Amino acid sequence: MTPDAPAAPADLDLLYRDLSAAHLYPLWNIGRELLPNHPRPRAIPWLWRASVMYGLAERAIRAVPVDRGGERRVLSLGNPGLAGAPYAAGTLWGALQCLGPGETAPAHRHTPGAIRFVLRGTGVWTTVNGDPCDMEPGDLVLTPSWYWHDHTNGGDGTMFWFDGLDLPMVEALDAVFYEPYPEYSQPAGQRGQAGRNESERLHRPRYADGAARRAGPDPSPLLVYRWTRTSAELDRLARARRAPMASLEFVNPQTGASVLPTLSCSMHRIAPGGATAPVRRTGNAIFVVFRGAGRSVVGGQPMDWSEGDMFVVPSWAAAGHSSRSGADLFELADTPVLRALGIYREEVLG
Ligand code: 1HN
Repeated sequence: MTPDAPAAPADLDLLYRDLSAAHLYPLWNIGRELLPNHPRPRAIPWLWRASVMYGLAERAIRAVPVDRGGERRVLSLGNPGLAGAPYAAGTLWGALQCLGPGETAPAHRHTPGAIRFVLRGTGVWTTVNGDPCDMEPGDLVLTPSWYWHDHTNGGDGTMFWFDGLDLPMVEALDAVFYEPYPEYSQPAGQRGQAGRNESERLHRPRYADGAARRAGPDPSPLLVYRWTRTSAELDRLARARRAPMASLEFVNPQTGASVLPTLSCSMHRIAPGGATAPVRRTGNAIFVVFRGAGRSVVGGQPMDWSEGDMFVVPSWAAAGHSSRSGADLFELADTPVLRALGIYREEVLG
């Protein structure tokens, strides 16, 4: 069949008007935008400074109690590229949470899965499905999808930790459910008593050298990964390979897959004077500076960081890291989802 002669401009205008009125969109005008040659995330490379965040968190402690309703004293990282959404990147929630002495953040559960990486202070435990997990700086605590969780500060100082969630992803899938626990908090004995940290009695921590190759549908049965073990493993990896940076991923001890079906957690130790080649990957990542200072170049943008700072590496932005003094970086990413769907890519540049 031969096409008819091109429509007159007036006919085209009419066609577009009628399509619009019928809630139909012509792909031939929007296809380039829908299918760019590579990912174009709206989130931009961005850094939040500890010096700013902690001051504001201290003010929030004085001004805002932790209660039912508000549930948590959490300052969420809002990426300036995301038009006011409280998300660090299109798929990831990242935040600084703080809890003062004697405070308990009430028990609830939700379908978004979460991880906590402890930054400052001592004395808090998170009770996860009935298992009180003590939290110390450098520890990773998991609260998988639909597990009950509450936080209690039984110590005499403020405690701060990083919260990472897959909330924007679960929201995009229209699968957010939430439920408050029938009581304010789950039963838990005091720190140091028996019947706590039960998941650690049953499972040993496991780490992948570099990154887990697999994603799995089941969350890790081990709910806490202790900093002493993580740090010893980083030391071992750094000795075995004289690279500018040693990396490990926290993995499910039973399967070797990422700790949650949606989220991967990794730790990087940059050697003093180390500088990594820039790498770009599909999927978003949030980095939290645990120890030391250094510089990352993300999507061509240099970002100087020090202890407690947090920054975002959006999907497909090349990122290289360096440190004169040496540094430890925690990383949260959505890699398991991309791997599970067969759309993960990575490329070493330079
Ligand atoms: C949540 O439940 C926690 O349990 C922290 O500590 C941050 C952000 C969004 C939705 C739920 C927590 C959260 C959250």
